[in-house]
Order: sequence, then C-alpha cells, then structure tokens
Amino acid sequence: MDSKLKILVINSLSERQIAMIESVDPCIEVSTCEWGEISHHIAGADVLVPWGWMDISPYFASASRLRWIQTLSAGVEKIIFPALINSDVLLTSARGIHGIPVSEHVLAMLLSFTRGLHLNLRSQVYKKWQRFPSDEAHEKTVGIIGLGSVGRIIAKKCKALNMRVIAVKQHMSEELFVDLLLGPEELDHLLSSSDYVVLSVPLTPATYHLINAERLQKMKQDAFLINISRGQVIDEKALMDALRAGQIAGAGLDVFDTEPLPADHPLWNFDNVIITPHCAALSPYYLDRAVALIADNVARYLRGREMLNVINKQKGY
Ligand code: OXD
Repeated sequence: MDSKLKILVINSLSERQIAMIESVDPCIEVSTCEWGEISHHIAGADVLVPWGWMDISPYFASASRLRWIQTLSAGVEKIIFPALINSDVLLTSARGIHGIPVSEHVLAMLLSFTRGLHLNLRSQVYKKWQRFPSDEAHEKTVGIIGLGSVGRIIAKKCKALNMRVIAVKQHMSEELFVDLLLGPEELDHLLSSSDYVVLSVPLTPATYHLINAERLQKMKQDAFLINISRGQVIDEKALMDALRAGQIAGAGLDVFDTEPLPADHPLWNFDNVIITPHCAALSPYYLDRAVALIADNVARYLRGREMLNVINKQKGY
C-alpha cells in the first residue's frame, strides 16, 4: 500500500508554499493542477484542496482514495452534494483567514457611503465639481449579523471609529468590541436601530433570504446594507424594490444571486449601490494564510488531533 498522503491542490502554489505543507511530515506529497485538469488527477488524491465554488460532484465517484476535502475558501455551500454528505469524507474550510481583507472592504464601503465617495466617483467620470451631503460614522450604530471570525474583526474596527456596535449571534458569548449582543430572535431590533447593517453569516437553509421585504422594511430609511457573505442571504428583488421606494439609503454588495452579475442586471443602475465583484477577501497574502491553515490541519489530521473548521455536512457550515 502507498504510504504517502497525497494532497491535490486545485490551484497553483509556489515551491515555498508546497514545501511548507510537505514540511509537516515526510509522508506528505503535494501536487497541484488547474480546475480543468481535475479528472486526470483526482483518482490519486487522499486529500483534495479545491475552491468552494468548484463543483466536484461529477468526479467524486472516481476519487476512490479520497478521505478529506479542505477548501481554500470559507464558503462551502457549492461543494456539498448528497454523495459527499453520505460518505465518510471529511470536509473542512478555510474559515478564519478572511478577517483582515474582508473587514477592510466593509469599512471601505461603510466610509464611502458616509462621506459620499460613491457619488463623488460618479461625478469624477463626468469631470463634474459637485458636492453631496456627507456624514460621520462617529457614534453611529453598526449592526453586524453573524459574529464569527470576520464579524468580530469588523466589530473591532468599527469600535476604533467610535461607533456603537450591536450584533446578532447564534450563541451568547463575551464580546470585547460589541456594545449589545442579541440572539437571532432579536434580529428586528438590530435592523431598526442600525445606521449600517453588515451581513457576515454563512449561507445555510436558515440564512437563505434572511433579508427579505419584511426585514428591509424594519431598517431605517437612512441606513445602508452591506453584504460580504453570500448573495442568496438577501432577496435581491426585495432589495431593489426597497431601494427604488427609498426604504433604505443604499447597499454595498460584494456578492450576488448570480455571479458574475450579468451586464443587464438592474442593480448596476442604482446610484446608491456599490458593486464589487466578490473580491472582499482578495489579498496578496490570501494563499500564504490558506497554506498555513492547511499545514496546521494536515498536522492535526496525521496526529489524530481535533481539526480546524470541520463542516457539519448536513447543516452546511
Ligand atoms: C470565501 C469567499 O468563501 O471569499 O472564501 O467568499
């Protein structure tokens, strides 16, 4: 029997990054391939490291050695399929490495809305000297829905702006940077008291269309909605209706129902919407952080220790 632990990463890695994973134990052999080549390589892999958006279900039957899938991304909703759920293949994610870039992305959106930069940029395209009302984030309230590793860093940075931070979280905990922590049943209170609502929850059956017409109505008319989680957490049609009706002041969206957002999608046309192409987590340091996490998890796997970010495949997170 082959005594090597063969790890197949569906992304290119530098020699240094490969060496970092292989340095965990002499039995480890890391190889990489492009997404289009997966069918040629998957049969030999004990461990697969794909991005969360990759649909590996067509190749699963030929992955006879596969014992563990470690995603490069935090989101795993697209990688879970019935045969995987019913198998004993372990699934772990890269949760925990996104906090720095994603929180900076949220602050960039929040401050752009506050200072009117989204409007200034449009004027600049037309070389138009035009002032818009601007506000301050200081002492305003940010409501964070989902206080995982990303939500916590957002809270900390908003506190540094002297904002009031409220958050909704599944289970109560001591939180250093949160002024008011609420349970999921108090979501409406967060919505009606926040000047900025930030979505940082995973997509699960429970969070699908969490922000619907009824919930948008609970928000203040001068409040902004920022989504860096998954597009399907918002009912996009209800959001566009709310924007048209002036029910909320604007939305900063990094994620969408359909990605890439189609060129003829009406969301492109709103002055008070900032659209970014699912890039909140992008950073030159992303892969290094992912590789460090993978190396840590490989060591845990080999030594039979508790693994990081194990996904409950039934629940989807
Ligand atoms: C992720 C993301 O899931 O960046 O990692 O959206």
